[in-house]
Amino acid sequence: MAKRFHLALLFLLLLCQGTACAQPPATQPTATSVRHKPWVLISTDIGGSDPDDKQSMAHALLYADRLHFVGLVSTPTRHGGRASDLLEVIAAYEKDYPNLKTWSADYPTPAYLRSIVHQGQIEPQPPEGFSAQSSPGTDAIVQAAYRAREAGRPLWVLVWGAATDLAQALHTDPRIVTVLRVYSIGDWNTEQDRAARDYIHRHHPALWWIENDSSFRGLYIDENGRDNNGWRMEDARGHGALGEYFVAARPWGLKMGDTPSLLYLIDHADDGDPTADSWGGSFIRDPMRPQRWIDDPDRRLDIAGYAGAETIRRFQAAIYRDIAARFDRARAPRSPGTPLAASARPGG
Ligand SMILES: [Ca+2]
Repeated sequence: MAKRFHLALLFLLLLCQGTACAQPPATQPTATSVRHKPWVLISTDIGGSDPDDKQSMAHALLYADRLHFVGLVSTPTRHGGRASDLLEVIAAYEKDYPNLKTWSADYPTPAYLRSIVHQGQIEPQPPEGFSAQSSPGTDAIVQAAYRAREAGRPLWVLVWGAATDLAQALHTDPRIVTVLRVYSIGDWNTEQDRAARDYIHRHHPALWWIENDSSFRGLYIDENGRDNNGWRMEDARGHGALGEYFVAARPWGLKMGDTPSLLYLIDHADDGDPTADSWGGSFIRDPMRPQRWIDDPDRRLDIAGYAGAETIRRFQAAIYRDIAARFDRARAPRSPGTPLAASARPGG
């Protein structure tokens, strides 16, 4: 891979000799910065009646230097969120951007983030799981998959709401299946559009897919399965516009049920092995499908009937510490000599 990159670079240099080689647009991340990062598209039902996606998206943007976001798609289904809800959190990010970029030059510009926001399908799929109509969000998934394939990278699609747009994208162009790495949060999300989820399950058995139906709760529940945890809201309050946005979304506590999909990519565990210990959970392979992973039914990992929840809950304290350090970035610029946050991550 590295050799191929160097050859490509050499070719570009030769191509540029004696010509005014066009610079990439200022709003695009540079090729160097995206070379080793996961390419990520999030399909979210942020807005409407789902305040925890607001917290999840504020969290995602605090880690935007670690990932190459290629799409943020509003897939609201029944409860009212829209692409404007994504623009709202990016507006908060824009206020904090001067501070954030002192911590890492890899934070994307707010203009770039706005350029990758797309409206997905508003209505759930009909019983067959796909429809005749596409949407800008669906098209964004297909196009991002093609760009990823050209770059020789997988495209991570994180499903934080219904699978409506993912199903439609796979129906529109089934060839993208080979480049996708899907991590979906199920349960309530699945119920918002079961036809879409079932279509994917039935018609795309080769899809690389972590389907997390209950492990995700380990991010915010206590040992008795209650929505109760040790997150301290003062670690977000007063920490920039993103901190205030995070608190306002759900002032009584942290609940980011969809975030394990992102944690899976930002810890140091092997992204290619869903069975490994990870902040995003550990899963077992579906005995019927080699490319699909599901919640671990081991009773020792079960919390109050939520299979696999302990695979994430055991890292809760470390995850929260890391998030608090990220909110510090939004609050103030990095002063010279300040060490970057280092945490004990699985695989790190
Ligand atoms: Ca959601």
